[in-house]
Amino acid sequence: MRTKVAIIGAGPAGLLLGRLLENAGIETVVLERRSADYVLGRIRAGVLEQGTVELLDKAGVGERLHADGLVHDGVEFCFDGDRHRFDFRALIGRTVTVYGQTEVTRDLMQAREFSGATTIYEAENVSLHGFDGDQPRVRYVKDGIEHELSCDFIAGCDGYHGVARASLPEEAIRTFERVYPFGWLGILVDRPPVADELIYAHHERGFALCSMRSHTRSRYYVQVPADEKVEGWSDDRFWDELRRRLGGETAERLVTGPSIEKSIAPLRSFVAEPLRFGRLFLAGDAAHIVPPTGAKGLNLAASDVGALAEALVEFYAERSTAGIDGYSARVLSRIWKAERFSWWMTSILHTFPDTDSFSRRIQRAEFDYIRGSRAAARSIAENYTGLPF
Ligand code: RFL
Ligand code: PHB
Repeated sequence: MRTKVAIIGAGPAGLLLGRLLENAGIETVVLERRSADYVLGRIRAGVLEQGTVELLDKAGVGERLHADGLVHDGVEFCFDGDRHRFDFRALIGRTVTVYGQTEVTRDLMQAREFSGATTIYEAENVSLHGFDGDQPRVRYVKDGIEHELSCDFIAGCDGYHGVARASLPEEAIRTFERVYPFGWLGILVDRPPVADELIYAHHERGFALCSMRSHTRSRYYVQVPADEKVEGWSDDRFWDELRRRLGGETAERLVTGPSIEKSIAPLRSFVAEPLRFGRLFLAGDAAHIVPPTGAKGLNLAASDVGALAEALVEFYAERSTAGIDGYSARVLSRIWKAERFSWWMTSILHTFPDTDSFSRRIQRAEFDYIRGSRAAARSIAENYTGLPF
């Protein structure tokens, strides 16, 4: 089999890249290790930056997002019970949209199916060859039979644990990493959200987040130690802990119910450099990880593949390599700014095992500063709603 661009991974990065290229008449094949149902069963991101919404519109998959997505003008920070709302629309005239990653992925999968582009799910033993020359190939096993896909380019959109980054020689890549000593325990529940907008809460018992998927489905998180097991958390224990961390009338307003999903996600910051090796590109979680506190992971995946699609379209239309040569530097500049913001949000909102009384006062001073300074509030608004793509 032959195609122009072989895309490894049918997460949001791979599927969106595929859609942008197919729209420009560039043929792609997507190889995914899991089944479509498995990919759709993963509960992940919930907040889309304005730039991501615009890119999904450009890709032609914005219809359901505009019908069902919730446009939020701001978020609330709650610090030991003191609340402050950042009004993004008033501060900088921008907003975010709450629309689950599951739904983004479903829309992209449907559009791909409709267009007739090839997606091979449950592709096993994917391996990458020849990307340092001009005849890259991808081998994989499907239903016990080995196949080879020849292509012009390979896009590694296969997440943090994928095969693309792992195929590179050690000396070709530099990595930067910070692992946090805690994770997020998240639950999904068919009950109305406690507030109209997201609440990021700092408490001495740990961070908590109130988010949502719709007017009737809520997503809540509490910070837990890195080695915590989900089995130790009954629904009742989760609700008690969340109430304690929210405090006041928010805790009283919380509508609880049986969880329909419960899982723990570790927190990590990670960047690989560079993101292009001959005819192989890395994009999305394969290239970088952010802690979820800034809601940046899916949005970074979108801005990466937006830039990669532009570069590849330019290559095929004009036979110019300027875009693909500049891809890595272009996206890394934005990636590092999102890494900074996600790290900063994580640092001020979480409780660290070594948080002493001095660090606690510094965290409090950060909150008092951003609450009192319009310049600081504008900076948060600009970063949270997303830097330019
Ligand atoms: P994905 O979604 O991990 O998709 C990669 C795909 O590659 C497949 N794969 C392979 N396929 C073939 N061969 C192999 N050897 C393969 N190895 C892996 C995988 O099966 C998978 O289908 O990466 P992608 O596309 O780069 O997308 C990234 C996003 O999923 C991620 O950044 C976000 O979910 C992060 N994130 C959030 N991002 C936001 O922008 N806003 C948020 O509000 C937000 N909240 C979150 C989050 C992530 C979380 N978790 C669980 C990590 C909340 C949580 C709790
Ligand atoms: C979510 O709804 O899953 C979500 C929202 C905001 C975040 C992280 C996760 O910062």
